[in-house]
Amino acid sequence: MLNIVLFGPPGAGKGTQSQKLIDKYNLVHLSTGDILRSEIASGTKLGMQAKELMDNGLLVPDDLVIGMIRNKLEAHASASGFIFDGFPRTVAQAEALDQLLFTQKTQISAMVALEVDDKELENRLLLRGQTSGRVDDANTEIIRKRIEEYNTKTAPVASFYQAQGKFKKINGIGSIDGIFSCICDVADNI
Ligand code: B4P
Repeated sequence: MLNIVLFGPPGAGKGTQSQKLIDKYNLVHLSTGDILRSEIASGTKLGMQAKELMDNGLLVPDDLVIGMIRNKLEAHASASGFIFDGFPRTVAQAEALDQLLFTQKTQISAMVALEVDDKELENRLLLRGQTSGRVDDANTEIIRKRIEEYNTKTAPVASFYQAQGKFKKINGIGSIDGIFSCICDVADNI
């Protein structure tokens, strides 16, 4: 099974590259951001709990996100692999994911980290905000809050996978196809 964690700050291109990876490797795409936005659109209890946090650039509590991933993994028990996009975002989420995959007799193959500087992230997200309708892309203050959340809570997840020898970093600035080709080099050499 090929199980890839696509990692990086908000706007690094995780969602963009995930779409290309699922087409090429026939993987199931698990984007916690997409799942949460669909819960909000459906007006579920989980969506209502997540909305205010997301609109303010804050992470949603671990137990809610881990529960969502557990349900999705169980629903796709016969998948040939997964792209984890935007998950895990804390060390507690990473530990829980290892445990969930262990019970399914599999594990993470690699964590691919897209590296992009803060100025470029801000530019990309503000640009997307002009058309996405996403409140969290709408202003610089919220975008900076998201980057700060990433630096304090999510960046340590890299060391978690580094300790397992699974961390691969890639320059996330450049053409989308060029970056995709670097990610494929990692996936093809696992
Ligand atoms: P997410 O939905 O995961 O996503 P994201 O951080 O906005 O960005 P991504 O990196 O996927 O960017 P994209 O490819 O779209 O998170 C949103 C929120 O959900 C979080 O803030 C949090 O509140 C909550 N959440 C999600 N998961 C959670 C978890 N596990 N725990 C707790 N809370 C969680 O790219 C961005 C833009 O850049 C696009 O417009 C794209 O076209 C452009 N772009 C991409 N690649 C480019 C390139 N190479 N050059 C130029 N532009 C590029």
